[in-house]
Amino acid sequence: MAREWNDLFIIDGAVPATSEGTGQDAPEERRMGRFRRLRESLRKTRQALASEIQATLFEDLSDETWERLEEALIYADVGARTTAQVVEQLEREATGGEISGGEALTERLTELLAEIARTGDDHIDLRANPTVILVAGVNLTGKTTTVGKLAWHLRKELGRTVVLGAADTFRAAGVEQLELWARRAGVGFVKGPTGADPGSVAYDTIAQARRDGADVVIIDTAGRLHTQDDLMAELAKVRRVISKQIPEAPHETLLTVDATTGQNGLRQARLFSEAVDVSGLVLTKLDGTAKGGIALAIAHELGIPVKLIGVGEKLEDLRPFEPSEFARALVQA
Ligand SMILES: Nc1nc2c(ncn2[C@@H]2O[C@H](COP(=O)(O)OP(=O)(O)OP(=O)(O)O)[C@@H](O)[C@H]2O)c(=O)[nH]1
Ligand SMILES: [Mg+2]
Repeated sequence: MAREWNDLFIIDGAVPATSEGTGQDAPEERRMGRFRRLRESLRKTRQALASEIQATLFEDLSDETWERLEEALIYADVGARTTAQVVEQLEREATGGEISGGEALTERLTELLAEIARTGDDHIDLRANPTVILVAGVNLTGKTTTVGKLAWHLRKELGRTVVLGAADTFRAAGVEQLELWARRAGVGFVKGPTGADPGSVAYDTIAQARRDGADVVIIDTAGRLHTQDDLMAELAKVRRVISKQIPEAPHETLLTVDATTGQNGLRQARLFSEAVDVSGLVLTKLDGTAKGGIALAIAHELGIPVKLIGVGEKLEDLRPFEPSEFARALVQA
């Protein structure tokens, strides 16, 4: 039921044996455990939504039912346009007599929400050696944290060797923070002198990965410069430097979006995706917000798949995104 790390990544050959396989639990139990944890992380959004669903889909259906359901979904940040589309469809099917009863309606709502969250290829292809992943996003959206967590999972779940590049050279603290994550994750780390050119740090990181035969390079970038234009120009430059070294790289450009910033986060994501070619979204901080519906709407609104979600501050609090699983965890009481 829960999407596993192996389902997210495209890898040549067999998946290397990792510590993951040595646990006591059967795979099915592990999946169930992960789903329970996801539900728990999304508790705030689910509580708000589930009570409204009980009060609408499980009662006599009327115009008010659909209005109230719309309001609840918009409150959870599913977005006005997306919500209208989903609720209209559900209403049509309910009045047409195709489905009836609270449970069936909730099941159908879950399906419709999952459908809108599906867009494009939501895999991360790791077949290039090394694979270069660039992580971008507005300041404080969770770039550095995501880089650290992703590196740890790549090592632990897939047995990959990883090198992190500290291309956020704007702040000394940013470099130190990434170094700490590299140590926690047990992966390689490359930095330049304070104020170094971010492109040259990216260059050095890839060069080291090639020397060491590392599988994956992850480049952390700055979230704030003097102006937004400077930031976009810098990102574009880092990308150019990377593709001079490896023409197909970066193979993946992930954009972090802070789920607690709701529709504002969506606007920022749109600006970024217009400036650089974003291949996947990482929705962070889904724990502790009642607005987790944004994860379902954002892919639909931007046409970019959500690939990962952040559900906490610890190493293990990053997971592959799977629309049906997520919609279920969000909607079903
Ligand atoms: N609860 C929660 N906190 C998170 C999550 N991801 C990141 N954070 C927190 O968000 C804050 C900012 O995270 P960073 O990784 O430093 O964000 P950043 O985008 O690198 O920030 P800048 O480098 O300043 O642009 C930190 O306090 C993280 O612990 C998450 O999924 N859940
Ligand atoms: Mg950072």
